[in-house]
Amino acid sequence: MSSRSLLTWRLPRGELALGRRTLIMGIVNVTPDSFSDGGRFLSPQAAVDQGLRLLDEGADILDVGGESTRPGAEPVPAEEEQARVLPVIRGILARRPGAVVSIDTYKAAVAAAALEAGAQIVNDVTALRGDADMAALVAQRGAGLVLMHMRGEPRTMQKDPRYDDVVAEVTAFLQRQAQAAQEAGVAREAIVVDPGIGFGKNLEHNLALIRHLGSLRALGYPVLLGASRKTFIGQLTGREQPRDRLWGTLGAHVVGAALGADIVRVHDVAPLKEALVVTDAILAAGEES
Ligand code: HH2
Repeated sequence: MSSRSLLTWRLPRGELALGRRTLIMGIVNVTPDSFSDGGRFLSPQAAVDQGLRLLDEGADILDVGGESTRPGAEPVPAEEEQARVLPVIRGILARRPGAVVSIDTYKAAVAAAALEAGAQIVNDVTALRGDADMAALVAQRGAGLVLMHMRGEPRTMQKDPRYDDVVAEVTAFLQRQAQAAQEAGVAREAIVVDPGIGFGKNLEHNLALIRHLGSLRALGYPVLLGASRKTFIGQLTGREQPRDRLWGTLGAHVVGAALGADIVRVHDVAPLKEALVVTDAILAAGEES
């Protein structure tokens, strides 16, 4: 947070203050095949309960997803994806009308239905390249927009990814897509950028992107970091099972927050909340002295 200036994220029903403390986006996967929790929350009730639990643990945002983007994953038809996520979004908002819900999709039809059901943010892992109608939809609804960098597509993205300068290339891509979003009518204050940890990147690429989050933040958009339980953490710690990667996940997000992440996207909210309370307090003390 030392390099974080104060920003606000403009959403349809209010604003989120960024830069004072690190916000937590809790992951609610309604999928049979997500890499770390696939199938666990496939019934709408289980997913709603998981969302409510994450809110109780301190999540500021819930990110609901109905299609896995893990390496090798196959796309899901829009109707199937909607059938998975809509009851969950409605169920969460029926119990917690004030909750901020994000829809993790690159399909405009799914995003439109989710926004109609009360979601306020579209988390697009293709950064508007997946569906030509997405930018106009987000603009028209005044939704928040997460633009994430991905090299290739989930089916093939981990096959020998190469960059000349990963930090410069990812930063330039996100700048271009943020510009394109604004040209389509999305407000600058609605946009958040994300380097896309694990999406067409090897260990060295992922480490460089987190180490240099500050240069992404220097574009002037809030930065979201999603490293939770990902493969590179297993490579470093030897933890083969994604659910065993919590401690490595804590390390990645604590240092990410210190280097410029405004929002972290995680499966395990309670431990992250405590780690970030301490991280944010230390960074704030640094700013006062
Ligand atoms: N990572 C995943 C999915 N969506 N969105 C953003 N903005 N940033 C990320 O890093 C990101 C994301 C992958 O994690 P998960 O949702 O747990 O798995 P799966 O895609 O297999 O459902």
